[in-house]
Amino acid sequence: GRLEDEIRELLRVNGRRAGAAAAEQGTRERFLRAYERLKSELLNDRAFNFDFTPETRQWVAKMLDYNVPGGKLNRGLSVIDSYMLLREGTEVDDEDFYLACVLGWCIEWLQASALVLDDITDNAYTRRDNLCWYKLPTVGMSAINDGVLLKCHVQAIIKRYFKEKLYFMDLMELWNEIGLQTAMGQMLDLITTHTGAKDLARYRIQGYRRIVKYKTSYYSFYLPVACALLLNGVKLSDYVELKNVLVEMGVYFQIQDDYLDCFGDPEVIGKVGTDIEDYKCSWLIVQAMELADENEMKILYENYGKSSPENVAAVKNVYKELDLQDIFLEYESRVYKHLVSTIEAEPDRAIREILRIFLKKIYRRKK
Ligand code: DMA
Ligand code: MG
Ligand code: MG
Ligand code: MG
Repeated sequence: GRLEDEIRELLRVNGRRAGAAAAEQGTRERFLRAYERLKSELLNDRAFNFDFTPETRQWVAKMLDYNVPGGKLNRGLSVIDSYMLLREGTEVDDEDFYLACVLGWCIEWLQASALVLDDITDNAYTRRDNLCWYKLPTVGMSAINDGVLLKCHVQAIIKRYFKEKLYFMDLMELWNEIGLQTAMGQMLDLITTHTGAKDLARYRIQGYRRIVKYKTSYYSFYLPVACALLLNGVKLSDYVELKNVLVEMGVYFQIQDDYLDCFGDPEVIGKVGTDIEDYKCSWLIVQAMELADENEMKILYENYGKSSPENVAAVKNVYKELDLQDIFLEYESRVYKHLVSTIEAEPDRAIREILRIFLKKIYRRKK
């Protein structure tokens, strides 16, 4: 009867959910195994065996384990998810799957490089529930070199696995371009504070968008999909529109990061925010500059960019008076609707699905 049908349907849906969860779990495990292999290949590189001591190797191993695998792995796993969707309907063998893992890890490596250096320039204290790498007494400023080394590893890994591929040049070009864009974005982020220090009111949304497009969007959102496309053997020039949606998602992602820096739970986000202390051109201060009255403006000018807890509290107080938490929630539903309608208008089914999954991963994230 009807009840039986309903039960059968329920079991079917549950079974499919369990299946999807298991597949996701399997992907993560395979992805993590790929890390161990990449690490050991770097450590057993000929150069190491001939010229370096076991202590050196241990140091690099420790540096990698501390900085590369401990994040959410969203960016890395996105390469695999995207690649699988592009390949839908065709059998993906272990070799192809592994190559997607390799490029996924390259993004995590690039991210590790960026974060090690970012924490130094941002004077941060914690990252991923731990002390920042440069904060360890045995590390200190040698972390700068570790940041450079991590980025060199990316080139070494790409060359090892892809030099014989037809798309090798495209891949190198992509990574070089994105490395440049990210560094330019970080530069903009850092030098913009000079502008803000002259006059806080010069923090405007346009300037803000330029910073985050470069420092975050390209490497976090465009790069994973672009890698999957190249792995699948297509030309990136056929997908110019795609970049715009992904850049927009990246801007949304960084606005969340800025929001969480102030209003997130450090226990959940794994880091303690420093944007107010650092005089950052954060989304919150940009909003505040548009909304503050004379008195609130005065408080912001007097307290922004100072490191004592009283100054920081005064700024946060103004943010609360201005209801920036609500304004953020409004922005979030607006951008979500906009992105959904852009995604639904995308004609390519696999691309549409890739974008949907991306958006779902970040919508209303708390970490
Ligand atoms: C991060 O900006 C951008 C890069 C390229 C690391 P951020 O300083 O706001 O990041 P976080 O809040 O993680 O320090
Ligand atoms: Mg930072
Ligand atoms: Mg930064
Ligand atoms: Mg931040």
